Amino acid sequence: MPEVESTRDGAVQTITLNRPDVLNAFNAAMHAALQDGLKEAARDAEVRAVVVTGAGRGFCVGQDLTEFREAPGDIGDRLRSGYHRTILAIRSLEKPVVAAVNGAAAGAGVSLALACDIRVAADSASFVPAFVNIGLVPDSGGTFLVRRLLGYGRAFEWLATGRRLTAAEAHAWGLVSEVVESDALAARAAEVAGELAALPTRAIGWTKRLLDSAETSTLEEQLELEAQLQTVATQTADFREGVAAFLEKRPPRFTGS
Ligand code: T3D
Repeated sequence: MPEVESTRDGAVQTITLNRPDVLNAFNAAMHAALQDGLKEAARDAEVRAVVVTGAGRGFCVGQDLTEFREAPGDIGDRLRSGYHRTILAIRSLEKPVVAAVNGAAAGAGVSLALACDIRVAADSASFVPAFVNIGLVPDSGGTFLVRRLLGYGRAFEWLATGRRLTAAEAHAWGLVSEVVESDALAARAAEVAGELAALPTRAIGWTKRLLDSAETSTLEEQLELEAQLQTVATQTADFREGVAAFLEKRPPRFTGS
């Protein structure tokens, strides 16, 4: 059984983590397959949005703990060669990525969901920053991403206690955009991704880059990067189409170019 399944519907690529017996816990092969799927999405100009979801009743529960039965080895190396590449592949993909959180997200699975641009959750989903429960610190960008979304106080309380949030609580905290009934999740995530895929893809990718850069830039640096990317944006076909459609009082037909 492949660790990841990748399917295409129009401009939307869906990548499904596929180790359902362990709620899609990560092993090295699943990292490699997920990274390959993201690279394929980056290469293929016809892909204009990506959905990441899990097979079975879990989204992704972080590291496969059965691999810790023996001595864990050099965890730093494993993080660098697996988790970091996966998280950075999502953040550097200049296309929108929707996490369809179909069940439990735990440990680095929370980091994975939060690295995506938008989260739609099933009402059965839950979010468990499980690291502390096994004496670890949050990794895979967990501290960066949770702090960015929740601010220090809530981030500390949640990460330090490891408590399980329901989908409704995650929605109230702003961690997910919407919660839908489990049976409706796949269709709703496809709809959200389809809407994003119809937008000016390059401008969306650059918006993503700008928001990430804003985390660490000064205002002056950010103003300069905005000016540079706006210069490139005005050279796209989608900019010309957007302006023409506005002036002709008709809906735009963006192509992602
Ligand atoms: O070197 C490095 O790689 C370091 C990197 C670390 C990154 C990390 O992610 S550390 C954090 C690892 N994850 C966890 O600690 C989460 C452990 N799991 C749980 O706490 C619970 O399973 C959940 C709260 C997520 C879900 O609970 P529940 O009751 O819905 O399901 P369950 O019954 O606990 O799990 C179902 C099955 O999945 C079960 O197997 P079984 O009994 O049916 O054969 C369970 O053992 C398995 N499972 C769940 N999580 C993991 C797992 N198997 C392997 N690894 C897991 N992480």
